[in-house]
Amino acid sequence: MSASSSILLVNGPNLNTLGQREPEIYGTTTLAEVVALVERAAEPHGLAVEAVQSNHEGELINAIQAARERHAGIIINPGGFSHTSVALVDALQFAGLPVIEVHLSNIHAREEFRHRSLISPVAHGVIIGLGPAGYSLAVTALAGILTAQPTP
Ligand code: CA2
Repeated sequence: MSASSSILLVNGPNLNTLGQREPEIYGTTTLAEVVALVERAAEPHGLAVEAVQSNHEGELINAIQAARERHAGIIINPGGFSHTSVALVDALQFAGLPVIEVHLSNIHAREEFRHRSLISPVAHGVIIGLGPAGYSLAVTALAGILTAQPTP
């Protein structure tokens, strides 16, 4: 992992409203605070962070495709697209980078339609149900993966 490595942080639909609704499920931390948390966790590993949030599947796909040339790994909370989007799966496979999937809530303790993530099979690892701390743990995991697999 070089000192100039960077990671892409992707947050999917509705996560822009984090901290504003359903605090009993998603907590009170805002998306801006999550991004700051990830930046703080990444800094000691020499990792810069590009953060993207969109409610539009195509914008997320564009960012993930571009990551192939720009970033060393991806942390993604695909939001509701986790359960529906073959197109996000295809984009992540195209990017060919290590992926850590994060969910704030324990999707297995919720409605049945949330139990399956289409993204999980193409993720290196999945962190579920630990709230914003999950993003920080994802940085640690990704940094470990990148250290173990240095780019030539
Ligand atoms: O637990 C997670 O992180 C989810 O990815 C969040 C998605 C949900 O569709 C997934 O099943 C699990 C929803 C994000 C909705 O964001 C909100 C934020 C604040 C208040 C209400 C919803």
